[in-house]
Amino acid sequence: MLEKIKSPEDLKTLHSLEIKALAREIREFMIEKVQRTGGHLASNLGVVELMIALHSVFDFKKDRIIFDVSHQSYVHKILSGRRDEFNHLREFGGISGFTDPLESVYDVFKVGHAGTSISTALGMKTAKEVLGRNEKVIAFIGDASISNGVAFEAINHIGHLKKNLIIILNDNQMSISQTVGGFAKHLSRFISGKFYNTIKQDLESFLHDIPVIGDSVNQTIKNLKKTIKKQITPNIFEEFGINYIGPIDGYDVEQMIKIFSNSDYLSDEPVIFHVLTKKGKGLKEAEENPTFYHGLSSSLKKKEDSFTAVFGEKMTEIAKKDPKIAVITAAMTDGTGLNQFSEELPAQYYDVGIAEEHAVAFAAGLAKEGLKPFIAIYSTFLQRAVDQIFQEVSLQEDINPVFVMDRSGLCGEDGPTHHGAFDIAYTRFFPRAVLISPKDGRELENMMEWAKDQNNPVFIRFPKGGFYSFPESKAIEYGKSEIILEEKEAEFTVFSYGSLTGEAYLMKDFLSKKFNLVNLRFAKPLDMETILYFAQKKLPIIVVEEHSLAGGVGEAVASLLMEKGFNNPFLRLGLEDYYYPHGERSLLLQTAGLDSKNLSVKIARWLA
Ligand SMILES: Cc1ncc(C[n+]2csc(CCOP(=O)(O)OP(=O)(O)O)c2C)c(N)n1
Repeated sequence: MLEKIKSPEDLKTLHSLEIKALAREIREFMIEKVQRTGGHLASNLGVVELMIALHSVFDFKKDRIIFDVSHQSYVHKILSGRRDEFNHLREFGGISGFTDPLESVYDVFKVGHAGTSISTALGMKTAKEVLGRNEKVIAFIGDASISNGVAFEAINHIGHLKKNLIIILNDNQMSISQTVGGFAKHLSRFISGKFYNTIKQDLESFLHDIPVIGDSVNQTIKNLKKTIKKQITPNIFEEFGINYIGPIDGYDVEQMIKIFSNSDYLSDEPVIFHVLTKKGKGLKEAEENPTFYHGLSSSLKKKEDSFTAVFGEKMTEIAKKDPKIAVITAAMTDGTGLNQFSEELPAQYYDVGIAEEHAVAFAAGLAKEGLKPFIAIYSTFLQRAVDQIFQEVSLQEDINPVFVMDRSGLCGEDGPTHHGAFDIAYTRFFPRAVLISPKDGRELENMMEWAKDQNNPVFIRFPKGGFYSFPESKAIEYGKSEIILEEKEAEFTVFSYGSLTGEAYLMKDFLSKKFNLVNLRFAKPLDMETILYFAQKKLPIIVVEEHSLAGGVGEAVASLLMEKGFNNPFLRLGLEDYYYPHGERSLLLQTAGLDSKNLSVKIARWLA
């Protein structure tokens, strides 16, 4: 059956048994492919029927579907002609794990951060109206992402604009881990036994009675709305002026097709379809452990010690000794290595949901009253909270949390939405900020011990995955770097920041020339004394970092040298001024020229 589906058009002629067979084949296909390549399996297994229904009703070449995060767009990709590309899902040069308009006309935005779909969909719907076009626009959003602040802002605005936007709320009652918060509870009330059954009956009779077009449709829906309102007031969506239809069984394709086909009845009003699905549907292990199956790593990848694991273990050790330590994550318990912590120290642990801005402001409140917060958020997601870093943290003299920015640098298969390329740039300019990065696991532990006692906000950055382990790591001192190689015969000096110190050190295996190597440790404050000491040797200077060159530590070193009147030949190596694609991290590092071999080649050429 799957073989026959070359485009969504081919769905239109299928009868119900064929649809069932197709759904089964899509699941088998994804289970086979994604277990090998890695990717977001559980979310996609849950939405197979829902995607078939949507693609059967709408024409997404004209109508638009904007996926929130877009990690759940695999079935959409399969149905829109990209099935054959799944052998190379998320691989370098292969298709993305997220939507990407460069990949297909069926995709609208290149996204991977949560909470924005309703806003962009509302903007598109508004623009279409201004331009006199009447295609449909759909925001497809999960129950965890809809509780993000940006989504709430959009919901507030839709109620005001009253555009006929369609929201599909895909409610599987899970984020990556359990969905947190009052909103999840509010949604679950719609589903709980009594409400769900009565509404289900109403929906069924509504569908039974529904005529094809006309006024009576409007009347029927209005009656249904009244009944729903009576039964489950308050319904947050209705209160905000959005028509609520649901809960809808996400595995009954025929029913969904009927409901979505009649979305015209509310031609001038926004509507939300609340669809119930199950994460991991059809794969027993994934249904039982949806968190593990949310984002699988490639089965071909070798496992290694990671900064993330070191962080999680050390965090638990530190917090056990000090009840004033509080650890905060924004829906990323698993990704930030905090599973053990959350189980062993629940009273010191706060998962705030997909709410990075809130996480930082909340941590500032904890700090104000005397706790020491560690905020563990991926570099790319912390971008959301720059204003809270400014106002609630840096601007206050007494708010000094520790920020732990995992996935700083090239993150690998998740690609450009998830690479952490900008965190030095967006934190360094804040007064009082202290920026550090460890060369290896042991240094990360030392930095965490050190950071907890500082009276400044401290930002620790480290990348995904493993590191080269150095035999020793000297004690951390404020604003002090660590000299790793100082050679009499050195022909150049390398300053490295973070885990690229390992790659820089290993250049000794490729280069015949001797060099000095300084592990900067601090991007702010810079270790002026050591930098100038090496500058005085009049050797060429190279700064190496896994960060955007624009706004990176290389720029900071360059301005220091200029201000102090040095004019050593100077080279910065880091991430260039474009977005790096998805692919295996080691391959991306090579492509960026930041592994030991490529660094050696670049430097040798530059020196020649
Ligand atoms: C701003 C931001 N923070 C965190 C994440 C990481 N993240 C990706 S998917 C996801 C859970 C999404 O849950 P939900 O919206 O319910 O969709 P589901 O996977 O259950 O279909 C999270 C937290 C993100 N993509 N963006």
